[in-house]
Amino acid sequence: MDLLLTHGFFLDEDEKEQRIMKPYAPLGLLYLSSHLRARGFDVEIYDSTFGSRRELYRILSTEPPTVLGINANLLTRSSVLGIIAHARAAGWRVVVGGPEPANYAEEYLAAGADVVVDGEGELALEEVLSGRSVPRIFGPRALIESLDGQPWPDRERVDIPRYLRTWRDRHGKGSISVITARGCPYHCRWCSHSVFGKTHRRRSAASVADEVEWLLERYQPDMLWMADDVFTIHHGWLGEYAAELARRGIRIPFECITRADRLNERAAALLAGMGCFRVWIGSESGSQRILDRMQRGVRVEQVAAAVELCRTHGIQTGMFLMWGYEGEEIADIELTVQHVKKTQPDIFLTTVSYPIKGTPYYEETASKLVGIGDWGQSSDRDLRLRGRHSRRYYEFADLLLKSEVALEKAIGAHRDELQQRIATARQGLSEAAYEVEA
Ligand code: B12
Repeated sequence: MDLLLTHGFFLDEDEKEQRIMKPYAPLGLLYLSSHLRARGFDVEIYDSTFGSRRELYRILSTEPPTVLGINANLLTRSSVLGIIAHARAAGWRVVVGGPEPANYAEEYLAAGADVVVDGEGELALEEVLSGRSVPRIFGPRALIESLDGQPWPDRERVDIPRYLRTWRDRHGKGSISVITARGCPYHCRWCSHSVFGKTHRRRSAASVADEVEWLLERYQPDMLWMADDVFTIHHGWLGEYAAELARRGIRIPFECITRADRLNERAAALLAGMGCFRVWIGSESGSQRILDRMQRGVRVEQVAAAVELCRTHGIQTGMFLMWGYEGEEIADIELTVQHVKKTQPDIFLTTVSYPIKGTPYYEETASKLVGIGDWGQSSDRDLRLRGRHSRRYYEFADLLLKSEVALEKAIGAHRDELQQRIATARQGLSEAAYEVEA
């Protein structure tokens, strides 16, 4: 084995993810594997999702050590540091990559990593494995020019049927993720662009349709998640993709993420036609002032219109909302509550914002950031902003939002029922108008 890839996310250890129970295979690693295998390297993946730390450590201690490549994001930091320590002790050369390590390159090196890869991993790992000497902080190199020239993710290397079973046991349906593009060109100040920068490269519609056709044949999922940052970014492409699916006679339920400004009548009709059952929209706030501070580039009314448009096409909407962005006051929270009450998405999820290293939001708040506890045992999610409201405050914001929206829904349901009764009564009155007592 030339390279063992792993990712430090153990479903077994994560109570929150166990409650959600919607695991997806680690696509980044699967892309690395297929790329390197196509170049003749002997690559294996230890998919920690269904594995255990004990088993991984045993493998690291018993296999002849070569190169271990670990994917890390901000939540898996402490888990990955543990793996690095074990791998180093067992003689492995450790390379780390993914969205987090380049933001803390010195810390990862100090924790025992031999190389920190910044950015897209395919060409970088090829160079690491070639035996040539590489810098310890392997800065971003040229990006892969044509994504169509790349092999599909190496899903055969992990247990996709187990992912599907896990989904089905809990939700009755199993889902597989696919990506059609890399990189997002928008400028939202809180978003981490550490891997692909603000670039945007698309695969051809035919290549994605081929992959989907193969996925359906090979694994029979009940649905797909198109895991792009903004699946609806290019309407011309969406039309081509819909045509490619139609030509193959494929219609499969799927969900995806959009921006409100990348949804119009045509795009919504295309999505519905292809089987899209839910669109997630980053709504973030009902206050235009806050959206503008985020450089979101979207108007609150566009979000409301997008939700309505989806409704008319029979597509559910999920909304992402963020509390506590810089400058947010109670009045902005009230605007968010009004916005969600009025638009009534099918689901909404809230997060208290946290600055991810490397983002403009992080730079803006750097002087106020307070790390909680030891770096290796915490994450960017644990950063506290001096002067910001307490967790309790945002718990009340959540309670207010959920209760107001539920009340509106209850009134709505009641209103529908009462209006139905009123209509029946009116009709009855006119029908019975000629009935007279004998
Ligand atoms: C799908 C996804 C998820 C899925 C993950 C499912 C899965 N197993 O894949 C779910 C929904 C579970 C998820 C959860 C979270 N996610 Co997420 N997610 C994504 C998303 C949209 C796509 C990931 C993907 O497949 N990309 C495509 C592949 C090709 O890219 P890649 O994974 O980055 O891999 C490339 C490089 O990073 C590099 N690389 C990767 N691994 C390695 C390893 C080595 C050794 C090397 C050398 C290189 C290398 O090479 C790869 C190929 O070029 C990204 C955004 C994005 N577009 O990337 C966010 C993203 C990765 N997520 C993010 C976050 C914050 C989270 C959460 C922490 C959110 C939360 N608060 O709960 C959780 C973490 C959960 C956990 N415990 O790990 C951030 C990470 C920021 C950071 N600095 O860490 C991102 C970048 C979104 C963003 N812009 O803010 N996520």
